[in-house]
Amino acid sequence: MPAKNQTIGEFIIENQSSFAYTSGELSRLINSIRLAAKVVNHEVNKAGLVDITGAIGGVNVQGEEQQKLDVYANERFIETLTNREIVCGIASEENDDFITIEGQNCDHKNKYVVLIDPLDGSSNIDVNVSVGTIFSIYRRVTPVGTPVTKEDFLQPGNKQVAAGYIVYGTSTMLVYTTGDGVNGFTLNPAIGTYYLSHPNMKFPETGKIYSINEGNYNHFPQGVKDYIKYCQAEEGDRPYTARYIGSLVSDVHRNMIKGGIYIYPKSSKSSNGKLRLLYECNPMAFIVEQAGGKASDGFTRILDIKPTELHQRVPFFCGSKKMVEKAEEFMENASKK
Ligand code: P6P
Repeated sequence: MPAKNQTIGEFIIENQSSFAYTSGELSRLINSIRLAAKVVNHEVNKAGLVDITGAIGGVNVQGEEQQKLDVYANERFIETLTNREIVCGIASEENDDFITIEGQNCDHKNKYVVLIDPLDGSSNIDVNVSVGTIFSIYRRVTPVGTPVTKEDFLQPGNKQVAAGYIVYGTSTMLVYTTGDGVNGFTLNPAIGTYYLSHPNMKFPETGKIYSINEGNYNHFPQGVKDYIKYCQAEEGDRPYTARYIGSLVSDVHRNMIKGGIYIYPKSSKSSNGKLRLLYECNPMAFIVEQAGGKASDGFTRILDIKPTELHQRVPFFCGSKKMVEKAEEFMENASKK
């Protein structure tokens, strides 16, 4: 068990050998992400004081109004990853297409690609509610030395080598996995250092919190409606408690600590739901599974879905294993009617 209050640097060095890739590149990649997160954290925390909140009048590929901090965060992560020549390609929620990183020698010699949601939940910024960054890392599948292709990004989530999130909340935390469990680091902003505050995080097998936007109830599939009524029934350990922040990273992070389920289902308004597979659902699913939880689209394991598009959306059921299994049971029963 790692020593509590290790810095993230000490943790990475100590666990270097347990990384699947001991070349040190993955460690440097994680290090560059945590550096960019410190810069973004600084801006997020003073958003109310300087003119960096609000919309910029543009929309992203999702058709969502871009917030100034969305664009700022996107630029910081892309710049940090590009300058260190650690990755050969980047895909971001804020960019229509993926970005090829050639390197100073235009040699495409790096072997990792990163997919990122630079600032998830950004509509919460102006109301001072926590937001997050989500990242996913793969080894490229096309030959090193050639430009990356879309194939390098459209890999199933079970091929991820690392995934993590930063939650900019009452404290700023970096939580990530390299496939060997999940560890959480809290930033001490006074000295700009992350300390191991949540070693070996485990998702409670069950819980009493359900997180879903019930305003869309009338548009949900019958199985979701049935599960919500199950959560609300006066029976056994129920009714459960409804908690919905409207920020995926914050809702899943809370549920990973307290136990719970987060659901963003498809609906008659959005046929595949709202969340994106590549840079939201896959990384969160990898982390949740590594902590002992479960993540599916209501029927199929998220990490086994073969992506077809960079920005494709999937329904998302994620959290305590027994709670996700119960929700899947309602989805299965409703699908037979
Ligand atoms: P709704 C933020 O825009 C986000 O992608 C997730 O972080 C969040 O859980 C969800 O959308 C909120 O969506 O439709 O409930 O406002």
